[in-house]
This record gives sequence, C-alpha cells and structure tokens, in this order.
Amino acid sequence: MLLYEGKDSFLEEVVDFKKAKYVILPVPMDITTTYLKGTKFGPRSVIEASRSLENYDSELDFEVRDVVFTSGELEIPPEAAKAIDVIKSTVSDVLLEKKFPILLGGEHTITYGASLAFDEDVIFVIFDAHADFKKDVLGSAINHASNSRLINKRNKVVLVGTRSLSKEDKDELEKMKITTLRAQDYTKLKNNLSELKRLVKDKKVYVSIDMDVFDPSLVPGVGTPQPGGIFYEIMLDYLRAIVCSGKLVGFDVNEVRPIGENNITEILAAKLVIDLIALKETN
Ligand SMILES: [Mn+2]
Repeated sequence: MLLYEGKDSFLEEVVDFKKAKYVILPVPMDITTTYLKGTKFGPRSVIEASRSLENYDSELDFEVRDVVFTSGELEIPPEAAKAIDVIKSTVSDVLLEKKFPILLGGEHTITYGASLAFDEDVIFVIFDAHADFKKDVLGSAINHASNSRLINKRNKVVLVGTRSLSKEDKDELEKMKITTLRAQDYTKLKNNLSELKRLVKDKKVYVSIDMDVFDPSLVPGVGTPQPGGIFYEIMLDYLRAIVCSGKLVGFDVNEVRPIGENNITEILAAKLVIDLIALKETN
C-alpha cells in the first residue's frame, strides 16, 4: 500500500485508515494538458478549500463525519504511461482494502488510470465540456483530450454536458454509439435525467467530473473553459439520478487549475465531493 496520511485532510477530518470508508487520493498529474497549465496544484487547493466548508450538507441533510481518510499526494512520474500505472495500482490497493476511492485531479487523464483498476462492467459517466475522443494528440495516445476514448476501450462511457468537439469527434461519437447528453439544453433536462437513470439502472457506476462541464461563470479556474455549461443545481439532479438508480463505486473531480485568490472553482469541487459522499450514504 502506497498510502500515507496527507499533511492536510479533507474537511479537517482526521480518520484512521482502517476505520475510513472513503479514501481521498490527491493526484497532481499535469503532463499532457495542452492549453493552460497548473492542474497539478488542483488537489491541494481543493483540500484546502474544503477546510472552509461545513461537514453538514444542507442540500442533502447529511453530515460527513468520521468516514473520510485523506491520503498524501500520489507521486506522479513525468511520463504519462508510468503515471497511469501509479494511479491504477493505487486505486487497486484502495479497492482491495474494500474502501471507496475518490480521486482529486489533476488533468482528466487520471480517470483513465483509475478505470483500469475497475472491472469491465463498470459504467463511466463522464461530465465534461469536451468529448475527449481525440486520437493521438501530439503523437501520444495518452492525453487528457483522449481520456474518454481510452476509457471506452474497456468500459462503457456516457458523456454529459459535452459541447466542445470537432465535426470528426461528433461523427465518431455517433459511429461508436456513445450516449452524449447535452446537459445545458434545459428543455431536455427531464428526458436526459430519465435516460441516464435507465442507462445506469442497477449497474456499477463511476462518476468523473471535469470541472469545465460547469458554466465558466462558476469555474474560472480550469485549463480549458468553454461557454454554455451547466449550473450547480442541475449537476445535483444528475448526480442524484445516478446514485439513486445505479451503484456508485468511485468518483473523481478533476481539471481544477487554481488561479490565486479566487478559489470558487475549488470550493465547488470540494462541495461536489461532499455531495457525492452524502448521496452515497443516504441512498
Ligand atoms: Mn474538459
């Protein structure tokens, strides 16, 4: 087991590893990002932001108390393929201990690493402004812009909130029959929610949230912002639909890129972690 206790803990919760149900893994991977760099500072910053939040989740009427162990940052080698191996083996260790892994990124590629630790029947619901279905970006198969494509080789992928893609990506998604729910299309929200519930019904589900899925007015601190995203309450509707209908087995919140004093992106990321734990505990 590579884990040791982090210097700072999520929500200032100090919980013995043996007693914890959830393990937070800070994954400061920032190797293949293409536009604005800095996601390696994301995990630390989200943990710091969580310390200003309440343990009590008023939206879900649940107090997150004595269940979360915060690991120290994973040591990420500079080569993408090796970084993926480290993430995969760490998540595997957490699963072997019968704990629930929560990854904080870091670039979105961390989800690909995590996916390799799960069985092939786990569905990956990926919230992302970008389709991330690119082939060989800059001559490398492992890239944050090809994350969904890589995961889809082994596990079923469902995309939510996607709005930035090339025409080729669009054709590819159609050809491969990837369900893509345009979350920002509020007139279709009800349909999208029932479609998502149907897809994950009684299945094991992993949720990956790229923070750029939100409207950029909520998340200034991301590497590749994109206009027209979803809002917090809508995200809660989606997460509720997933956790009520399927069996949540892990999740990550990624692509946070701290921009100094304005930490609302980190606050939102930390709140999503609390919300997902609360949802999991109350369903
Ligand atoms: Mn993205």
